[in-house]
Amino acid sequence: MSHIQIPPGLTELLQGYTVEVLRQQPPDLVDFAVDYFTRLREARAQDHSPPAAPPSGPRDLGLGLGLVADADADSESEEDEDLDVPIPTRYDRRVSVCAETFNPDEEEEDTDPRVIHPKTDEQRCRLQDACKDILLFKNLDQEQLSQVLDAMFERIVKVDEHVIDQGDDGDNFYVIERGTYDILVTKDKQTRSVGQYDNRGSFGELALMYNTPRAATIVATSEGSLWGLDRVTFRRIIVKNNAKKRKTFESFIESVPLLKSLEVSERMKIVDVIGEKNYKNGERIITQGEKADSFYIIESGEVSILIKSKTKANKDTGNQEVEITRCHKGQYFGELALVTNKPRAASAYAVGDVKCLVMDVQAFERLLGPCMDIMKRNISHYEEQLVKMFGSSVDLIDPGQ
Ligand code: 1OR
Ligand code: 1OR
Repeated sequence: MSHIQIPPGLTELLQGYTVEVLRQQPPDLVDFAVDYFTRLREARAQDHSPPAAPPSGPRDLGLGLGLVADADADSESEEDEDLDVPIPTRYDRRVSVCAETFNPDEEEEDTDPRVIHPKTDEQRCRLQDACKDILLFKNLDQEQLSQVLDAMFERIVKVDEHVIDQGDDGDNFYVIERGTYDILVTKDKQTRSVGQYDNRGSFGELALMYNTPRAATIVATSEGSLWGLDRVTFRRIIVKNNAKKRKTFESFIESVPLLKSLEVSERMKIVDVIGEKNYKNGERIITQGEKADSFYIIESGEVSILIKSKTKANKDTGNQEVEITRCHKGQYFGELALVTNKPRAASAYAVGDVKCLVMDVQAFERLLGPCMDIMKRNISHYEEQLVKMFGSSVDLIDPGQ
């Protein structure tokens, strides 16, 4: 009689894959399997040649103009990100936290007791104002949003207070009402500042979304005020909503030329953190000269890019705006100021109704490193166009009003 023997390690191997599938709900099981097992093999190879490099290698985040994620800064958080497709050394921890993972489609989670922090009308007003531009809240329906707002609690912070410490387990997600905060990443016992929050934005979503340790330390650099959302509510509403977002945006995101070079799991992480914004005909999306904190991909409609500058070419019209280009579905804009760390070089207006997918600057730097070469190439085309259109007297990087 033939005797079938199960090879040692097979059960664990398949279990690991299955756990990740259940946790991440990837759109394509075969693509995900290819990704997963390739990373596993790479990680195993690296295991034999310490010190291990990050699986995707060092990334150049562009232009040498202030972007932060060089090989050093990259690797600690990259390592955490790459836990999306876990590597064996950190796999044990992942399996244990996976016990908490739920199927986002299962309604039973909704029977959990609701978290409610009562608020005064004045607090509620401030909270609503702080949350109106939070991208992670953009795709929530009214009921979900009101449950999120009910659950949020105010936290006042002092200068130098650590709101989050890298390596800790995730407890809360935070929305900034006011205050400035430093983002610090420690790697090889060296701590570097990799960015700041300036009176707006949010942080602390990664550990809650992916069940990973905190990827960075967040320190208040002024007195400030935050709104916290507990882990359970965050997972019950935001993570659940992300499963829906993945389904909604999957095919569009796959079709965006800029993102083609990313792996499926990297594209899905983009979907997890983007928000959808709608603009009416003529509405201004970006204002030339302003400080930048978002990046845009056009989901539908058309966007007109206008530039204002005093040059020989437009001296008669003075400081009027002239259209320099139009962007269409699947194209991106608003990258220049983020890449150069300068004010917006032009203004952007909706032509007809427009839907954009919007990403904040931290996600842009964290997730779009691999697309930076394409963006840089395109920026050098801007420079050529600029010279053709206005002569060499205009400085794209320093637009002036
Ligand atoms: P968290 O739950 O991991 C720390 O706790 C938070 O810092 C994290 O969620 C993000 O919300 C926020 N890499 C990782 N986390 C970052 C980063 C970041 N920036 C902000 N956070 N990078 C900096 C990008 C400007 C990449 C560093 C290499
Ligand atoms: P931003 O963050 O500076 C305005 O905000 C955006 O307009 C900019 O990023 C680009 O994404 C987009 N010059 C400058 N910005 C441009 C240009 C451009 N085209 C699109 N944007 N050109 C040269 C100007 C004469 C291109 C002309 C084809």
